[in-house]
Formats: sequence, C-alpha cells, structure tokens
Amino acid sequence: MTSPQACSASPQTTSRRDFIRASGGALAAVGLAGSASSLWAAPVEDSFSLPSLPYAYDALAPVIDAQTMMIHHTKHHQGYINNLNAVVSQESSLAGKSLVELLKHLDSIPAAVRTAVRNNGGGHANHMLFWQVMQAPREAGKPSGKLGEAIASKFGSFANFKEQFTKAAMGQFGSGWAWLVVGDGGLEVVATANQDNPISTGKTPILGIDVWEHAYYLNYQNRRADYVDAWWKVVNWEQVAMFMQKAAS
Ligand code: MN3
Repeated sequence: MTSPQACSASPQTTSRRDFIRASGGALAAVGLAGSASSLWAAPVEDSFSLPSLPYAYDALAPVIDAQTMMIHHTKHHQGYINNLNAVVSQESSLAGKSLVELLKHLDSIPAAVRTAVRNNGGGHANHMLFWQVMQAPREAGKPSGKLGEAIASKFGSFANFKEQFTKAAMGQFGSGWAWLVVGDGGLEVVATANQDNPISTGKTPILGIDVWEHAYYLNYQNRRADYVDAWWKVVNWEQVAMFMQKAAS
C-alpha cells in the first residue's frame, strides 16, 4: 500500500510540516478520527462501503433535521459509493487503490473513467469528512487552543474567518463545497465545484460544508445563507483541531 505521505512528497512538505509543528501540541484523541487523509487511506479489499455516522440521524437537529441526514447518508453518500464501486470493478487498474491514491493522482486514471472517479470518489471522501466535523448543536462553539490561535493569526480573528468561509460557501455557484484547508502557506479557505476534493490540488481539508441543495433543501429550501449561518453551531472544533494537527503527519 502506498501511504498518502509518500504520495504527497513535494516542495511544500517542509513548510507545511513547519506550520503544523508551530501550531502543534498534543490533543486528546478520545472519540476523534485521526487525520483527514487517514479517513480515505484505508486499503480497499473488496469494495468501498458506507461508514456509520458518529451520531444518530437526529443528533444535529434543529440545525440539520433527521430526514435530511438520513437521506443524505443512505441515498446520496451511498449513491457515490455504489457508482465508485461500479467504476472500479470495470477498470482493473483501479483495483485495491485507496481514496487518497485515486484523488491525489487523477491524471494517472484512464481518461474514460477519470470524471466518474473524480465525482464519485470525491463524493465519498467529502461526505466521510463532513460527517466527522459535525456534532450536536452548541450555541457558542468556536475553535480554541492551537486551532483558535492559527485561525486568529491567519485571518485576523475568528469572525473574519467565518466571514471569509461563509463568502466561499455562498459564492459557490450551483453545487459544491467550502473548505478550510492546510495548504502551502498554512490555513486557507477554498471552494470547490461539484464533488471535487482539495486533496486533488495538494491541499488537506480539515473542515468542509456541503452546499449542494440536498444538504439543506428540506429544511431551508432556497435559503442557503440561513443553513450556512446555522451550521456553525454543529461544527466539531475538537475534530477540526485534530485534523489540523495531523495534516502533515
Ligand atoms: Mn452531499
């Protein structure tokens, strides 16, 4: 198995490690997933499968209702997995590859199936991260510790970061995602279209919001701004901090 670290060897590695070291410090790992990449690095024996949510379908209510969560998880996320498995079963050169290997090296995937892997592999990876970075609503949740300091240092303040992230989420025309990533220069806010994952452009996502209408339409209809505004209450900042800490390890 090729590790994501081996795949990502690049001139940015040193500065990224320095950033992580500067923002490092041990965090309690209890109940948290490891690195974002590790979610997607598992070797694939047979086929990709739907991971359980780390909470009940109604746990995020009233920010995200139970029906939206259940349909999103069992229909949409499962759908990307089914499509990805179908592509992998047709194209033998993809067999056994992890999501990280697929998404980091899209150019090396046969052109006939590249878009299907990009869309459905991305869809699987993005939702795996999305479920992990949410938790039951908290009124005044915000990042603390090293993550809080890194956000304040990069964006000026948490409020400025929220504004920039919200702008990315609102400015994404049509379906897509807004992300907080670890890139060459440390933390960055980026948006991607469709199911593209920042890992395909060498950036490690540590927080992401799904702004496809299927993520919010039952509750919010066309009001994406209200969904994004409410969503901050369910962000699991401890998990995001863990993803930041592990982003270069
Ligand atoms: Mn979705």
